[in-house]
Amino acid sequence: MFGKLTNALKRGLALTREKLTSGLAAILPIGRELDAALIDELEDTLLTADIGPRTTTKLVDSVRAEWKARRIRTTDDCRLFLKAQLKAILKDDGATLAKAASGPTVILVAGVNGTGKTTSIAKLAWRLTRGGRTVVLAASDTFRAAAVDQLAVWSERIGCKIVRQPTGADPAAVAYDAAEAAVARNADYLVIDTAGRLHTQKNLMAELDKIKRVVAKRIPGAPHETILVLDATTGQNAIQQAIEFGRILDITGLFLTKLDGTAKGGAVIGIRDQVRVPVKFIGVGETHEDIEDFDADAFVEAIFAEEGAAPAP
Ligand SMILES: Nc1nc2c(ncn2[C@@H]2O[C@H](COP(=O)(O)OP(=O)(O)O)[C@@H](O)[C@H]2O)c(=O)[nH]1
Ligand SMILES: [Mg+2]
Repeated sequence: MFGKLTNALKRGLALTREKLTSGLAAILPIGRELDAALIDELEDTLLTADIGPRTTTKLVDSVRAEWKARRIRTTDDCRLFLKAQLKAILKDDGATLAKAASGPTVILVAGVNGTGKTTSIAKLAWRLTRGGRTVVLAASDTFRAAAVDQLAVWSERIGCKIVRQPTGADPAAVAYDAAEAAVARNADYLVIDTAGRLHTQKNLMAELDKIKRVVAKRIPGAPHETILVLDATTGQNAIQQAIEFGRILDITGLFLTKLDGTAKGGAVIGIRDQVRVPVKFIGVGETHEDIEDFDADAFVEAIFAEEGAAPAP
């Protein structure tokens, strides 16, 4: 029933599923005629599930229009329609990473501090390493004292090379060294950690620009991927961060973190609806193994598990 769903994703999304399906089970019991009042209640349920006001309004408006046009008549039709709509919002998403034609593929990772950048880099590096790829990490978040050490601990655990300099070093210089190392070692991937001080947007923009420039000097065409890390549990905040980072970077993919132990997984839908960039990976825990390829259909099935729906009385 869960198709390609892994246990980790099922577990991770359990609270989100509970929230959404218990709400939907109450208002969309199996086999009942849909009516205007139920559609109003649907709006509340989607809002409670953190799908976000804009996306909720859009979804409910389309349900209402389909109902008025008599294309959906029952609660079952409605449930199917909603699932299809959600899958459509997420449709281009998936865990494909760009690959450089030759030489190392460079992945630049950006995001606000605390969203889970460094942890997500560890997850990606582990995933790539386990797949037989060689990975070099660049510790270009040189701003915070603990940031470099944190990445170093991960690199040891995973068994990949890290290029680092002391705290306070020029992040672009670290990135350049790392690019040299990646080329010299014939590495498959170079993953660059960065600082995320969005309140100094001009400096951040300059810093990221410089990192990109110097790396592209050593590895033409870099970065091949620019991944924005967003804490999915922050909902509207995450959307705002995506908009702001989108102004300074050509983001090619999202890594949505902290989908474990939260009932706010519905936020993925709202984020994705308003940010026109595919979700590539999700984080479902704090270890390096807690990474999932994002699979739109599986995700919608996971938050919509139909057995949660009670039969009509
Ligand atoms: N539960 C959970 N915690 C996460 C996840 N990703 C990151 N974290 C935690 O979020 C906190 C900040 O992560 P960090 O990688 O240091 O964020 P950064 O400042 O963006 O580099 C740490 O306590 C991580 O363990 C996740 O997918 N699930
Ligand atoms: Mg960090």
